[in-house]
Amino acid sequence: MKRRSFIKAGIAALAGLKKGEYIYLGVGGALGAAAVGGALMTPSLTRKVKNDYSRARSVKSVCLNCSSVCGIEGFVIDDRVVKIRGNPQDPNMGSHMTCAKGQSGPTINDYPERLVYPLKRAGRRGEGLWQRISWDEAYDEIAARIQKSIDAGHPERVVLHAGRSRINTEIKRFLGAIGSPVQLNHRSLCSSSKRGANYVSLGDTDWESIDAERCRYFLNFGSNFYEAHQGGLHLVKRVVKARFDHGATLVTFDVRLSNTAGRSDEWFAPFPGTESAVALAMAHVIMREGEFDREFVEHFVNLSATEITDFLKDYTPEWAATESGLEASDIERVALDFARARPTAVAFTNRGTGSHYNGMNAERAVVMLNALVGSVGRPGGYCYGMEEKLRAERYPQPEPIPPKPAVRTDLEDPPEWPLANRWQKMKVGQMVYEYIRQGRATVDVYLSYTISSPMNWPEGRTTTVGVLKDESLIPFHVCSDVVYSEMAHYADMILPDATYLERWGLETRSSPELRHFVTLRQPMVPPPGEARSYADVLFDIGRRLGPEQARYFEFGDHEAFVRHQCRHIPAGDEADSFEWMKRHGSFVDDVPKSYEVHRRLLSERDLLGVRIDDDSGVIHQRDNKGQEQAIGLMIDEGGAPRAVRGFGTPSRRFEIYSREVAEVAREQGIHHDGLPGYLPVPAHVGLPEDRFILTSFKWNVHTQGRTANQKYLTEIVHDNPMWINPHTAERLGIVSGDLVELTTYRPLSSDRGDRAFRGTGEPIGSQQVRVVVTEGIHPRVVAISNSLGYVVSGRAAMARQGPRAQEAALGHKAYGPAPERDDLRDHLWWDKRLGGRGNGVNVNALQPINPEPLIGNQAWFDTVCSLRRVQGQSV
Ligand SMILES: Nc1nc2c(c(=O)[nH]1)N[C@H]1C(S)=C(S)[C@@H](COP(=O)(O)OP(=O)(O)OC[C@H]3O[C@@H](n4cnc5c(=O)[nH]c(N)nc54)[C@H](O)[C@@H]3O)O[C@H]1N2
Ligand SMILES: Nc1nc2c(c(=O)[nH]1)N[C@H]1C(S)=C(S)[C@@H](COP(=O)(O)OP(=O)(O)OC[C@H]3O[C@@H](n4cnc5c(=O)[nH]c(N)nc54)[C@H](O)[C@@H]3O)O[C@H]1N2
Ligand code: SF4
Ligand SMILES: [Mo]
Repeated sequence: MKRRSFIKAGIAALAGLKKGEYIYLGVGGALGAAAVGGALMTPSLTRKVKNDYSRARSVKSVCLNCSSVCGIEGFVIDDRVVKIRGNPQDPNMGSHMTCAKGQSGPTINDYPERLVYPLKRAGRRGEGLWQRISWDEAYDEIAARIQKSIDAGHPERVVLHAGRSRINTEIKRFLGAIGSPVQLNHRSLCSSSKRGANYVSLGDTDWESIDAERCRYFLNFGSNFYEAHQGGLHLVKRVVKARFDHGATLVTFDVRLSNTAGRSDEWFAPFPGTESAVALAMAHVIMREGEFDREFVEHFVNLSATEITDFLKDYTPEWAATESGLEASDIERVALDFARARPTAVAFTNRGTGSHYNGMNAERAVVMLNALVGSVGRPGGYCYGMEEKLRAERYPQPEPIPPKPAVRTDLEDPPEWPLANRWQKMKVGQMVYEYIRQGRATVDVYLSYTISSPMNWPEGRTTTVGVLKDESLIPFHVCSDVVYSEMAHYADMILPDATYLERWGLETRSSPELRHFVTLRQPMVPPPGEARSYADVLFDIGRRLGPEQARYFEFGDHEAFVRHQCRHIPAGDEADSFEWMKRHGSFVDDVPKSYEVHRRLLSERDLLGVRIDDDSGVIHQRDNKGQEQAIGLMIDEGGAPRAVRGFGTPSRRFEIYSREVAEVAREQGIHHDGLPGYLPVPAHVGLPEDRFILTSFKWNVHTQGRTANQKYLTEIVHDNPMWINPHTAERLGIVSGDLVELTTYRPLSSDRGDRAFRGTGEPIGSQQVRVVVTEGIHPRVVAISNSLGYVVSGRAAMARQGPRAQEAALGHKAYGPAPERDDLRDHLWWDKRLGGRGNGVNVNALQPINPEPLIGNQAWFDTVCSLRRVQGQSV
């Protein structure tokens, strides 16, 4: 082919690409570097030179190698970030510590295969042929396409799909200016069950803030917070302190011996998806033995002690033992130990409990345990009330602010999952591609940012890629990324982003210190080449739209935007809050810790013109639209009536029974009485002997689709064999290192009307995987970690070592003298061609789209599978 002569090949050549030049970035082998030559088999060791920190500039900022967004301090020498440590002024971290991922972050800044120029697709979509273009060309085309949708009266056909963006306000402004409500996310793949359960029960928050340092008993249902968890590092630090300081007990339920389970006082491996049975039985024991907090239940729970006992009547430990496979005596003992540690006892969850067909119910059952033992809001208990959002009153945006778009579409407001957007916009991200495929939404422009759905979505390599490749379904896809990813591979245009260490932003998250705080993200170094922060890109595009849109972006660049947001932050003696934030990195509210928010007294002003319901004691007030709203609760403490705030629920009490859930379920024809009862996973009922449950999990050194290109992390974990129990291995006649064929199946809908998406139970696909045999997994479960198994990426993620193409050395200063700095050339010892293990498998190729009913959380950990020995194959 003639054009080959001027087409460059391999990601490594990206940096040296000249304007107008083409590059080929194909799938699999074509992407990796050239063949491994003899010289590369004996890697030369590069000499390590110590950094001279006396020359280093310190910059406070925020990590984003995972969702914990820890405050950090970077050290910069000659425009390179040479070291990261924790910022002790960040209340969550409170020390110089970070995790391994935090340490590795800067490697992505001067990664030899960074995206540094805008690229435009030159071949077929997904073929991997790209042409370097200018930002002007990119902006012109994007703005023209968006303007066309606006002019056609269909701004909602401009869709922005972001993962962990951390620039929500900026994105909202951009879409608001256009008039599109379609801001999609990944919440249903992550945590919508948990968030929904907290909103239903407490009404005040989507995320608890455990007062871990003071807690004496931790009952952990399916969180791997020693390795993962949102804010895991902040939690583990305090749990470890509580265990050392006052011998706090940690009990973990996980189907797998995670690093958290392994470091717990006790580990129980229930059958997958049976946590609610265990939690309900514990509640049964607590009520039966009278080991509950009478005062809290009487004043603050929306069912009486008798009603609770009655609803729990049949959920005995013996019954739960049959469902979960645990011992009834263990359930009983743990329940009583937990309750007797009250109120410094906390039951909490994460994805092990939430990512099931019955996830939201199971989460509610666990959260309820805190209400029974009265630990809600107490020192050492299950605290809450720390808003994670950057409220506009405190962090104002530059005026004018675009109005909220008035249209709705199925994409961002999926009618089959009516709870998905009830409390916050969680949407149902895994249905997006399916809806587009079904023609339920028309898309003109698809903007993707910080997501990699081919890697991280169920049916990633089938439904997702099928839709991403189809130009009749998605006519124009613009992907922003920092490295060439599987998402970028299916775009029409790739925009090189600044990394989280090269851009601005304002951050907040819930805090175990129970005080609101904000942290400033600021660039430690400028981005390389022509890379540009996505917020600036959105603002630039906004200014190229018509005057109606452009007027929302007159304030300037992202730095100016963030400066504006900082204006109300108190800066002590200093005149400028922004400058203060730049120096300190973090601001913490100087207020008492937010314990027992529900007991706060209402003021006389609050009580003007209210109506108090005689039966319930609920205090109502009319809002400015004339609608009655519940604002508080009358409680009678020792004969003295007091008007308190209560919880943010409709009944102003902790809701064990939820009328809202019952009503919504009824409208959907779903069997649900509004209580957090036990719903067996339909596909698991009567599971045949030769079927297993496939689970997936996160490693301490990887974050989904973010870290495989960070060589120091991938060096530690680059391979993900499937964990199987010795019983299973014996039955199949296999040992560690053998290959098996793994086949997965779709979920099932049940006879009694429990609906599963495409609930047919039919096979999805098969893949050969290597096994590792371990006692550390439930006999009916097999587990493969996610984050690995790339088919399109750079050398570290692909486990393909080799030279960086010569052209790259012509590139940008960030690359330095190529041979010394390019660690990917000859140190990827896990390259299969060198006898290594390679780069693992992508478990999501075999996962079905499986949103739980009502809220739509992906039931990741329910997937039924079968295993077949592959004869004579062992690695
Ligand atoms: N290192 C690291 N940290 C991260 C991330 C990361 O990718 N890597 N990602 C961040 C994000 S986005 C999230 S959402 C959080 C997630 O944080 P976690 O929820 O703590 O971690 P996961 O690995 O998603 O799932 C937790 C555990 O659930 C277990 N499990 C599976 N099925 C069951 C079951 O039926 N019952 C029980 N009891 N347990 C089960 C798995 O074995 C696993 O150990 O971590 C955040 N922090
Ligand atoms: N099997 C299985 N799959 C899972 C899970 C599981 O437990 N099991 N967990 C799920 C969970 S909890 C979540 S939250 C989702 C997350 O899935 P995603 O939303 O896809 O999130 P990430 O992996 O964080 O982001 C992926 C993309 O962001 C890009 N990126 C990283 N930094 C930047 C940046 O600074 N700028 C830009 N523009 N791009 C950047 C990366 O290169 C990558 O292409 O995955 C889910 N997938
Ligand atoms: S836990 Fe580690 S990777 Fe995640 S934000 Fe904190 S330091 Fe960064
Ligand atoms: Mo997540």
